[in-house]
Amino acid sequence: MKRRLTIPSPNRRGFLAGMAGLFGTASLGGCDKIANSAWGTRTLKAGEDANLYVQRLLLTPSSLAREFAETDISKWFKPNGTIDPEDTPYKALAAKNFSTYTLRVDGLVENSLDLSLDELRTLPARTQITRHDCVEGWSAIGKWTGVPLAELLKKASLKPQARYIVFHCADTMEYAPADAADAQGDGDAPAGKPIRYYESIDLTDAFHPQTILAYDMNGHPLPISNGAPLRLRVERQLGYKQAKYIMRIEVTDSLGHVGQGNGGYWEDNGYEWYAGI
Ligand SMILES: Nc1nc2c(c(=O)[nH]1)N[C@H]1C(S)=C(S)[C@@H](COP(=O)(O)O)O[C@H]1N2
Ligand SMILES: [Mo]
Repeated sequence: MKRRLTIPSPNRRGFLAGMAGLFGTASLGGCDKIANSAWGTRTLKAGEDANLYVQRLLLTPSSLAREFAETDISKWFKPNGTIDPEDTPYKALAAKNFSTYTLRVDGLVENSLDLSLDELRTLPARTQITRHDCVEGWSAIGKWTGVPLAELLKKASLKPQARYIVFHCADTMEYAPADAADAQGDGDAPAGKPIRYYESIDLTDAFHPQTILAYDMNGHPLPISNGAPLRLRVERQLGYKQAKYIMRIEVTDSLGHVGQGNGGYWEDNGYEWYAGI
């Protein structure tokens, strides 16, 4: 299995540990949110996670993805991948205009959350105009409004072992092979379990200021084709990381139990887990 996180060199780590110490108690704009969260308080005391955090925030020149002007917004934002989930539970939610939808946040958290769309809309919001780059070779610029993932994670309060955020989606991509019940191959075994879209990111991207759970696109509720009622925007990565139709957010300490262990549906089909652009 490929591991794709960049590990800083020993010298760099020493330097970064120093930087983390310097900023551990300082007020640093966007850092405040993280520094005040349970996760931040813990990791700014611990060397390694603070390294990763400081590295991305201070030493990566393109720390923020570029944001565009209203006039740059694409007339047509191509819907891609699943554009109309056929799953019965999803269809029931869509039929009621997602008024009965709840987002579940659980796993390695102190407080599991169940939030309706209205509740999500009352939380602090961020709007950003960014470019989406699909690995297939097309791009589109859209305006996204949603709740920063950091806000939800702060509410849920991460346990110390938390390392990854996993997104479980509503749409079935394929069905797992029917199990041994059809050993004779006569085709009468029940269909295998649905494999629904899933994705994951690390805590650094999870707490990045441009990482949001978007419910609006271009000033209107997200259309079904683009991921209603809630989709991820993690702006420094490729299109397939931007999970649509999110039903559950699971906080984990590893990706081993997620799908085949590579952290996402497309990752389990050969794509990179860290799809940086
Ligand atoms: N749940 C889910 N999320 C998904 C996909 C999908 O098929 N299902 N496709 C991915 C891919 S490859 C891309 S390019 C974008 C497309 O987002 P869009 O439909 O808003 O263009 O969603 C990503 N997120
Ligand atoms: Mo894509």
